[in-house]
Amino acid sequence: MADSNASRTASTIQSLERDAGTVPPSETATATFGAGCFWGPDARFGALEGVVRTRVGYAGGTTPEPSYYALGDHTEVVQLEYDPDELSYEDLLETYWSTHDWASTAPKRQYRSIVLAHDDDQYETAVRRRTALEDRAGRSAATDVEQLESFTRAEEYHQKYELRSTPVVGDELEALYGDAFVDSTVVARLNGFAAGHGDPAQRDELLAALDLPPTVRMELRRRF
Ligand code: MHO
Repeated sequence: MADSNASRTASTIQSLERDAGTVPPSETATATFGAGCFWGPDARFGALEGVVRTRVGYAGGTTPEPSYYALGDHTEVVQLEYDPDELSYEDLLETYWSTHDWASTAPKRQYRSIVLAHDDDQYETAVRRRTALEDRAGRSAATDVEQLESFTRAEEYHQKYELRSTPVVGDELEALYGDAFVDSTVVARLNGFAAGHGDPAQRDELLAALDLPPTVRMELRRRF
């Protein structure tokens, strides 16, 4: 991409995010979760107010340079950057456990239920909340809690999968956002909405704030 295109894209994106009220906070915290196929949690967390960025990838194993077709001992995970003034790690854990069947052991390591802690505090919080969940539900959790050792970002076609696979919208937004597509807060929200997450007021507010190409707006309106 030529420099002028890149900077035009960057300023378009900045004004889109500003209009949408999704300017990232100066400090974010990071969390990493495995909950089955990563397309689902990417969308679920992307719709959550307070989540700033999402990306999917591979973690929880030791195989170097994992990829989708050579995963080795890794697991599919979603990694989130969030605003710690808006959301606590406990809040994220609640959402995390509500997104998947945490009581059953996944048939493959690729899909295991796992909290990958970024520090001791997250580790201890996750272990404590897992016990609380088990007590509340009266069932034991298959969720592993481990320290995050590495995270390898997944291939581009897996990022924001729900939105990418939405006809018209995926292609248009990818072209509009360019390299900023995956890291955009707006794109994270729209990816979540495309999968049916978020409430109507939240969707209307975001769409009203965005100056999107008419074809994209029409297709999104048709869906939510
Ligand atoms: N059931 C999905 C899983 C993909 S996910 C990225 C499929 O194979 O189509 O593991």
